[in-house]
Amino acid sequence: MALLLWNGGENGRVFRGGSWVVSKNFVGQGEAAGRAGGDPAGRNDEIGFRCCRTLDADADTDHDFDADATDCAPADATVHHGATETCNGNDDDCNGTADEGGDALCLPGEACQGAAGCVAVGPTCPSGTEMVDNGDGTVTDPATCFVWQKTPPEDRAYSDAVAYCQNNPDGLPGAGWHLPNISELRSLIRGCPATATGGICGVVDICPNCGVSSPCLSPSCSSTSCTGCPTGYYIDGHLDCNYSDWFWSSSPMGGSAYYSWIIRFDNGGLSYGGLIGGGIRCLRSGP
Ligand SMILES: [Ca+2]
Ligand SMILES: [Ca+2]
Ligand SMILES: [Ca+2]
Repeated sequence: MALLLWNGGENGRVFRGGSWVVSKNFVGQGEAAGRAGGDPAGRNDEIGFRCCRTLDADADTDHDFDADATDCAPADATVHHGATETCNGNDDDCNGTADEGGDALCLPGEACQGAAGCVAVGPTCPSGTEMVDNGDGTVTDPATCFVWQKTPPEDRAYSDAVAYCQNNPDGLPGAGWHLPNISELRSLIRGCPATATGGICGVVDICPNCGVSSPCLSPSCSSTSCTGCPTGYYIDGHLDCNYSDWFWSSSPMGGSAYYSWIIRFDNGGLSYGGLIGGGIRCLRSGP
């Protein structure tokens, strides 16, 4: 609390503490008192004055009732002991920690991100190496952040497979469902290095006629590396995986209007075909 401390009008005294300033003139003090040195003519030729300084007994510069000696921000009245901690990157309550409480300082669906404040956040891609079952009919692959349909529907012809994924008749959550291209479908392969993503097999969505031979068509996989699937299935077991079937991709083989690339997950191999009925596993980008 700031108060003004006045001197007693004794001009010339030295006052200690704080910054004394001339604050108030008053005229003719010496004249009125008839003191020695007064002008016999009675003219008001002496000007008296008083000095004052700020009296701040608790040295509280920002007047937030937290003395400068303990206030962690002596010049910021919003920061003091007992203040409400908010998400702003500052230690508002002077307890030595900024933004303690973290995301709880924000609304649901927001994260506390320091000086940036509360920021709306959405789902994030999982970490780790195994896929994550989202419990809603979908599985997310941490390697790609693709969200896959967990359980394939019944087999369909190619054009029906494309429409099935786009129309999402089973109500899978999220938008952008589609039939995978061959690169997306290859990203599902586990334990078959030749045809898994990055393998020597050259067939990818931007080059669907690359490597139309071994090792794409005749991978020598040893059926021991998949996670959670029965031996002999080259796909993560968080997906319903034991299907002995060809699965559609949307990538035409060599630009053909009649053949699309397909994959079997029970041998890890690629082929191409114009099947009447093929397996379907839709995906979308996630999360
Ligand atoms: Ca303060
Ligand atoms: Ca704090
Ligand atoms: Ca804070």
